[in-house]
Amino acid sequence: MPTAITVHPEVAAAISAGKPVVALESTIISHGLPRPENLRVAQEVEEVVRARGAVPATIAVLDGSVLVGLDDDQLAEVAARDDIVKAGVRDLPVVMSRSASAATTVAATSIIARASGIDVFATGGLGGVHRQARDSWDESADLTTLASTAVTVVCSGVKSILDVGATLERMETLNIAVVGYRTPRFPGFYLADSGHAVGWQVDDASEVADIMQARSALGLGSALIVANPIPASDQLDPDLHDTTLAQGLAIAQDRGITGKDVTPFLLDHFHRATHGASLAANAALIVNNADLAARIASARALAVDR
Ligand code: PSU
Ligand code: MN
Repeated sequence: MPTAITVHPEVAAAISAGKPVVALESTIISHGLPRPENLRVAQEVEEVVRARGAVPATIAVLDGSVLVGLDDDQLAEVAARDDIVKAGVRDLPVVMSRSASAATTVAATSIIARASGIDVFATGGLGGVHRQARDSWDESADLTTLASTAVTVVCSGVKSILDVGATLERMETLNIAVVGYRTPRFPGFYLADSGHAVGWQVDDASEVADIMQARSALGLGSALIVANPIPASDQLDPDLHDTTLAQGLAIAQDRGITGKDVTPFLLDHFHRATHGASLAANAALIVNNADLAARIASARALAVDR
């Protein structure tokens, strides 16, 4: 294991004993959710993983150290410090060399998890292809990183503010496998259905563990996305969702908001325009994904034992 990475003793012990471990992303804590709900959600996610018998390993960089598994104080720092930047893979060496602090994207978290021997990871939504990407070339490095990282990511699809169809096409090109968990539909983050289909459906955590086993037997180095829809009772009202999105996109265009400012603007617009309903949905789906990831990690640990 590279010495550049500091693995929390509890996480290290679980990894070497072959016990289930779930990696968790930190950008949703620092940049994806407002304070103070962000810390509450981060804690609840870790509790859910523990309740399923797995060890949570939230990944972040604090004062130059890449940490796999945070203690309570470190988790609170990620949630509250003003100097936490959002780090993709390319940013990690710069952040480390400057002893800076960062939350890690899906891509950066995946790379660090794999380097530490963790192959199951839970998050809210992946980055993907932005609307107007044909002109802006804005496509998340999550996609290209997942093309070459053998990790299993449980998520609720990608945000509807992205171009979902184009994102699915790029996943096909990049050999990123996508299975729907108990659904033939690709989830739409705040909504259970994005309007797009997925090629495969699984109904059980052990089926995912079997796919991971087969991937490993083939020596494939690409990611498996387990697309887990938000529970129906937690989803945003679809009409409210569509109106809010159309309104947000129009305001963004009016004000000339572009590039990496679009996502934070639209998320904030959703939170305000839905009076917090989108925030509740966001929290619910992350917790639900952590729960499934813990069950997958447990099934995988059993399969490796055999
Ligand atoms: N989706 C969310 N909330 C987030 C993100 C995605 O609902 O906070 C974050 C994730 O960390 C993801 C990153 O990896 O945004 C993608 O950013 P970019 O498009 O800049 O690659
Ligand atoms: Mn981008």
